[in-house]
Amino acid sequence: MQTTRAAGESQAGLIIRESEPVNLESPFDQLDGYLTSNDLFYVRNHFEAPRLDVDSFELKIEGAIRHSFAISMAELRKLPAVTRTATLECAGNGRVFLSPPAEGVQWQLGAVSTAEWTGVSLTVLLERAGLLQDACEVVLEGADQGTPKTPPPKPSGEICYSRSIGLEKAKDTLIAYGMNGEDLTIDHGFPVRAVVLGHYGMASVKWLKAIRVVTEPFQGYWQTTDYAYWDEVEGSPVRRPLGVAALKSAIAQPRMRELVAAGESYRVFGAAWCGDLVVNRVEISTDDGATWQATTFLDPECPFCWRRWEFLWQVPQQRGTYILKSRAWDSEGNMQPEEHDRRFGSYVIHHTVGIEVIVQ
Ligand SMILES: Nc1nc2c(c(=O)[nH]1)N[C@H]1C(S)=C(S)[C@@H](COP(=O)(O)O)O[C@H]1N2
Ligand SMILES: [Mo]
Repeated sequence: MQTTRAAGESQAGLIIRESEPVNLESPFDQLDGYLTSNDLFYVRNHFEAPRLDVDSFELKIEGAIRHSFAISMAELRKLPAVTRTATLECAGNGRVFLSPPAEGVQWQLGAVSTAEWTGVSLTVLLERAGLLQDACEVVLEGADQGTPKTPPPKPSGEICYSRSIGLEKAKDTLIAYGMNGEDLTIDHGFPVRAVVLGHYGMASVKWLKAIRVVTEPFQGYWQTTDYAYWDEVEGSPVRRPLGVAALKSAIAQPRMRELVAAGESYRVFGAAWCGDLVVNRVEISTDDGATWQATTFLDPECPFCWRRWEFLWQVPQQRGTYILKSRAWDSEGNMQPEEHDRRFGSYVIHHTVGIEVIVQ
């Protein structure tokens, strides 16, 4: 399959948002192919990436199951493999567009990428383990650890990165060792990671060392303190983990404050995605949201994947500043919102963002 750029020929690399630990943004303005090449796929690490020895590595499957076992990478690769294309987006993508400014990695548009993931369905491993009657969630535990950078409260000492998913999500979860036909790179979770289709990136635990079936909802740091939000039940606030990725579209070209020639036709180009439904319409406005026109999709509908779209803009003769916006619609008729939902704090940033261009 065509990727944005073949490894080795990349001109512009990833954008450094943080160097310790490395947090790298994909150059979204260079979006081109459907798949993001491995060298341009965004990287979101909370701690230094662990270097694991693939020959001695074992993934443990334990907890509320009939048979606990540990599986080597060689054994994992012998199980039936599946390949699924999926878009991953960091829940903090677009944080730089929040007003007032929010703490955290200042992602612009590019903490989102798409790859073809190869691995074993989590269902296969859980069937082999045999779930006990009272099993309720699956905790995915990473081999990286450290002290979270976020403000207190936080547990004392080092913690590892872990998240849980509901049992029903197992069928949409890959225990993946391959990315675009290659082994995972260290930054993307070598030798094995989870890929939870349709959820924000934080669910897709990298350097996966244990899969633990638990009998009550997991209350780990990364889904209560961080990557969580306040919902409301009958007037009372309740803390809930972030999960399904929200409906979003973004403009890759033109870039913010790009100079565009008056009177020419310009190809506006971008992508749209959403967690558990499909995007079936993207519209564009070239007058700051006053009027909207349909764009054309370049990719078919595919659950859990973005769709690139384009629009040929007849650039006005009138020189000046123009604000371009895109908005997506999903298969249930929901529209991408115009404002950020403050309940989600510095996460779930999927409102329409105006791209200012200068026509001259
Ligand atoms: N073990 C571990 N898994 C992790 C993380 C991490 O820091 N440690 N970061 C998560 C977050 S917040 C995101 S957005 C994705 C990013 O995956 P990528 O770096 O392959 O793009 O990994 C997730 N899995
Ligand atoms: Mo993330």
